[in-house]
Parts: sequence; C-alpha cells; structure tokens
Amino acid sequence: FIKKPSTVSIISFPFNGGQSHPGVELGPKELIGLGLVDQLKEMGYGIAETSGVVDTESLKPTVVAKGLNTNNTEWVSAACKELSSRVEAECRKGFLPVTLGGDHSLAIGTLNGSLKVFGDKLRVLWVDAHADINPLNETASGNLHGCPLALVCGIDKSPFFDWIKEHLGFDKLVYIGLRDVDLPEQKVIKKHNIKAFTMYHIDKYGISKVFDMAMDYINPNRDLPVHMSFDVDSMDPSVIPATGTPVRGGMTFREGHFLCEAMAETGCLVAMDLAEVNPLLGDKEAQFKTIDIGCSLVRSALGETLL
Ligand code: HAR
Ligand code: MN
Ligand code: MN
Ligand code: MN
Repeated sequence: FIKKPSTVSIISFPFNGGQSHPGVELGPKELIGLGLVDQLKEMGYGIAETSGVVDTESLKPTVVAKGLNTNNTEWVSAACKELSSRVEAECRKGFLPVTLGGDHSLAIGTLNGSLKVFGDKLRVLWVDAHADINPLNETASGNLHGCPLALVCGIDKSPFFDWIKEHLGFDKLVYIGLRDVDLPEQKVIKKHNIKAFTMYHIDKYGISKVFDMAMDYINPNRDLPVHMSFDVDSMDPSVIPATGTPVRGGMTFREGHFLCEAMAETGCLVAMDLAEVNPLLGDKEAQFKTIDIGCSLVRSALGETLL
C-alpha cells in the first residue's frame, strides 16, 4: 500500500437511517460548507473529482420486512453497499477516501470497501465512546449505528447484509475512547478478546502512550494499512456538543487531535470516516464548534500539524 497518499477522495454520505435523530444527514454538507475541501487543497492534497455524494434517499426501499429487531435495515444495507463500492474504488486508485457522515452505520460500508482492497492486511482503529458491536438480535435500541462492527467482524451474518463476504478478524481491530458499552457488547469484547483502550486507559497512561500501545497491538512495525473510523462522540461533549448520543467524560480537544496527528505520523492511514456530526443539535455555537472541530480533526489526521 502507498504510505501518505497525496490524493484524498471526499465521500459525502448524508445518511441518518442508523439512528433516530434527524440532522446527522446534514453533516457532510456543513463540513464541506465550512471549507474542509479547500483546507485540504491548501495543505497540498489533490482532491479526487470522482468521489462525491452518495444519493442515500434514492436507495430507500419501498417495501420493508416486518418484525425485525433493527430499524431501517434494508435502507442501511442498500446505502452501505453503495458506499462500500465507492470506498473500494477510491482505495484501488491509491487515493485516501475520507467519508463524511452521516451516522456511524456508514462503517458497514466503508470497512467493507477497504477490506476488499487491503484484505488480511487491513487494520482498524475505532475511535468512539461506544463499541458499536451489538449483535443485531440483541441491540436494545434497534439502531444500526450501534451494530456496524458486529456485521464487519462477522458475528452477525444477516440475510439483509448478504453482500458482506469478507470479515475483519477480531485481532485486527482496536478501540480507543470507550466509555458507554452495552452488556451484549461487553460479552462480545470479552469472548473475542478485542483490544480496547477506554477513557480509563487514557486517564491512566495518557493519550500518547495509549496510541502507541494501540498501534503496537494492530500494527507493530507500522507497515500495515489502517482505516480509522472516528465517531465524534469519542470527544467530550464540551468540545463536540452537536452529536446524537453524547457521553460525558470524553477526549479533550488536544487528546482527539493528538490521536489524529499520531495516526498521520505513522503514514499508515488509508481511509478515514468522520461520523455522527449532527448540525441540528444544540444552539448555534454548539453547532459551529462541532463542525469546525470536525474539520480540524480530519486535517490533523491528514498531517496538518506535523511540520
Ligand atoms: N450502544 C447504543 C446502541 O446500540 C448506543 C450507540 C450509539 N451511538 C453511536 N455510535 N453514536 O457510536 O444503541
Ligand atoms: Mn459513538
Ligand atoms: Mn448506553
Ligand atoms: Mn459510533
């Protein structure tokens, strides 16, 4: 794989079907509206013309199955399948897809796309307050943004997601930032021995050490491609207030940016997701802050602050 690709593909995924707060579908438009694409150009990146917007509305199914435990199942599946092929195509060109959400169910698509390209070599850094690994028949909320990793890792082989053929090994995944993990998720994490650095570990060791430990686990020689899926609710709600499921006690401004900078420094980033920016939640200041800091997290992950 190419270290530090020089072309970024911005993929907008204006999707809210994985959860129940309207507004998260406006994330990509607002992030780009605040200048994200221009900022990346200014940093010297080429921006692929081919990326663009996934038309999630047109993928809404007209008939839906009854009695499922998860909401909008067919819609999430159809939208993520399309997103997967976009991410796959951009990675194949040697470009770095940055997918702007949209709720975090989008990772069902983005991770499938990067897995197709990088196969067994792919490593995943999941940055989130939540573990997003609820089995589909055990999620209490029924919201699929709480389930993407169950599908990606193959715990769930739902007939509604039969296009998912390749699965991520549990030893190729690492979490940073967790602090709200449901009971079924705790069981899955323990059963499969998934490496998780929670806020406790960030407090105990500091973010720098935590990042190194996380990388030492999935990518000890810093020579494997890493897909970073960044849920903005990993950050403290005082930093990122406009998000659907905020949880107290998250990463500070610097901890979040440090993590992104450290990821950039490895040169191993091959794809990034920025999920759960909801520009309709909170007051104007909360909204601006969230979008502005969303942009700066992406810039940091692409090396802005590494001089
Ligand atoms: N674990 C809860 C559920 O499954 C909440 C999931 C939350 N939200 C996200 N994903 N933003 O990280 O419903
Ligand atoms: Mn989350
Ligand atoms: Mn909870
Ligand atoms: Mn998430």
